[in-house]
Amino acid sequence: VARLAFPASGRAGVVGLTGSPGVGKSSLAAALVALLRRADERVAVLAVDPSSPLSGGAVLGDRVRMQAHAGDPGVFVRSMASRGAPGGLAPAAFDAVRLLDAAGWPWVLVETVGVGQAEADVRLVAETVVVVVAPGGGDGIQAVKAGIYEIADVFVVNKADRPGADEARGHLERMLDLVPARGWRPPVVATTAVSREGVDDLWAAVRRHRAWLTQGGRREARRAARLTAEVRHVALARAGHAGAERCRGPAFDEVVARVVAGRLDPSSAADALLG
Ligand SMILES: Nc1nc2c(ncn2[C@@H]2O[C@H](COP(=O)(O)OP(=O)(O)OP(=O)(O)O)[C@@H](O)[C@H]2O)c(=O)[nH]1
Ligand SMILES: [Mg+2]
Repeated sequence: VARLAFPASGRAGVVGLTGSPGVGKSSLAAALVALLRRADERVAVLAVDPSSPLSGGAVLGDRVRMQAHAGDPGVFVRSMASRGAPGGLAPAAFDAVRLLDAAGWPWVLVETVGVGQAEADVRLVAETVVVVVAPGGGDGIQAVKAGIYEIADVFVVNKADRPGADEARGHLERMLDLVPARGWRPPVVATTAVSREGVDDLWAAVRRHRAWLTQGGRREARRAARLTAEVRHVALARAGHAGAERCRGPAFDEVVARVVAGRLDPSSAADALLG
């Protein structure tokens, strides 16, 4: 199915929403859906939970928040558990986005919890990546990790109704002053998702980034970079899977027994298994 979908894909505006657990990604997605529906635009939301296939909590939460749009044929909402190697998005997540794109959804919002590699991986599926943070923590911001400035196209300080939001914005702007210029400086937008304040500004920032992308072949360059990374990502995931397959069963036990007995070194054992 993913093979058939590929030629028909590439038209959707895919917007990623990532950030630490609980910062308000799903609430923002719901607010964006409401905004887009008011403009009579159709939108699909894919919530990818890389943490655990067993934690249904986030999935249920998203369903509840999206209930306002139940029965609206202009809105499609799905959650999927997706754990790739190591801790990133599974290839199924790429296929799901591509299918929604090929099926003609003009907008696809992809929510990923900013845990481990999944946070960087969202850049492989989304043209515009929105990194959501919330006020709180020592320096006025909740866990802004190293590397986040390379991932973000737009920053959101959500929960702007809470103390510390201005400090968080200031902190991000000061950090952005230090990041080497890439031709696009990620705007920092303040939102209160629960009351929908600032959500218009967020969408305007997303549109500005998309407009910037369409100039000077940037969109094509980014698409090529994304596809390069996707091929590498999927190949590595499959190679990892194939390797894991060889690290179990009687043949594996036998090789390990030789290592334990001191007759074979671990590196040669790995070579023998991968042979
Ligand atoms: N005060 C305040 N609370 C908010 C705001 N946005 C979201 N929340 C609350 O924060 C909690 C987490 O919101 P979610 O939208 O589920 O956050 P999330 O980032 O999707 O969470 P995970 O998917 O579990 O990582 C909920 O109780 C929301 O009601 C906001 O702007 N202000
Ligand atoms: Mg969520």
